[in-house]
Amino acid sequence: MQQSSRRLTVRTPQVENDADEFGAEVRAGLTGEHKTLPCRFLYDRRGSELFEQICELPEYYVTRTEREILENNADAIAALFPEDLAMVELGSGSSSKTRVLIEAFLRSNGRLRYVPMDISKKMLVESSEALLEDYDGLKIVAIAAEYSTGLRQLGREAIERKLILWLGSTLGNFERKDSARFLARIKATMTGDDRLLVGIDLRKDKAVLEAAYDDAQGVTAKFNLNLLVRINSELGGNFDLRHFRHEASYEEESGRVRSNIVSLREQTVHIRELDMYVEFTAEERIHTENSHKYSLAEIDALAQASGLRVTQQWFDSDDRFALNLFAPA
Ligand code: AVI
Repeated sequence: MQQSSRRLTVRTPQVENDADEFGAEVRAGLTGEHKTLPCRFLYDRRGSELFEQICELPEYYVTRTEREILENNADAIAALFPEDLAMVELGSGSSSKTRVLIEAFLRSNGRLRYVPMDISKKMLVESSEALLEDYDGLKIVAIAAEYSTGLRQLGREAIERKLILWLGSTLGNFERKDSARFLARIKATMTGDDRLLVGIDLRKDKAVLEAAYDDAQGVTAKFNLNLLVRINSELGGNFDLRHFRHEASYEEESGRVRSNIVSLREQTVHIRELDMYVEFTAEERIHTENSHKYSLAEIDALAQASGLRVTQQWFDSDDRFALNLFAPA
């Protein structure tokens, strides 16, 4: 399907069947011995709003730090691509950080094709319209799809040289092996001149990380527990939020922050639409998200495992975060 105005084309290559998929994943995740819920379900409307709030929190340095790197280096990045370019962005969300790059490209080249990709069509259309209002030299082909469908659609677009962005350390939410596999799939869409710019959060002090994922105002707790709110409203669950808490702990060795929802007591929850009862012991956990942190050596290894090589890296003043430019190896 396609929807066009003069400078905006929206592609929706995917038929949405979110409700069924959510139910099936909740059933599978809450039935096993170790309960889990996939982190991609954190981002319904309310979850996305809470995530935007997380990005502004004093403890959550990730967004601010990446923005600092982009602001300090956007002109240098644009200078690497002096000819016509399509800038593709995976998981573009509100595209707020990307504005820094868009402006740099428009300053240097005068025009730019931007191809944002996001699962939320509403967010895509709203942010694309806002961008087009602000920037005359911009044309947008927006792809409303999850990553694999979006990448397939990207293969069908007639695109000149491209720079693919994957910002926000979203890669960190993939298991390490899966992130290499996913980067290899991105690489499969690239020609020799194309480049991939990926924001990756670096390994650091446990206390800094645990504060970033369990902030004093409790916004991250709300974000995580919103999964239970979603089950209640979409699947007729009766989770009582007073009897669950959020937990985030950093495992130094594996370099990941694990987020869980912890049952505060022995309890049984009913999920009407799934016709199931879920039993919890006191302190039993539902694992909801991993946020992997990388060393520079791990970034090199990741590139190698994906058929890519690091051509340039930029850091913030405290070396908390790396923006990495990859080329096909
Ligand atoms: C989207 N993603 C990179 C965030 C992260 O840092 O793992 C999601 C998040 N979870 C809790 N706070 C932020």
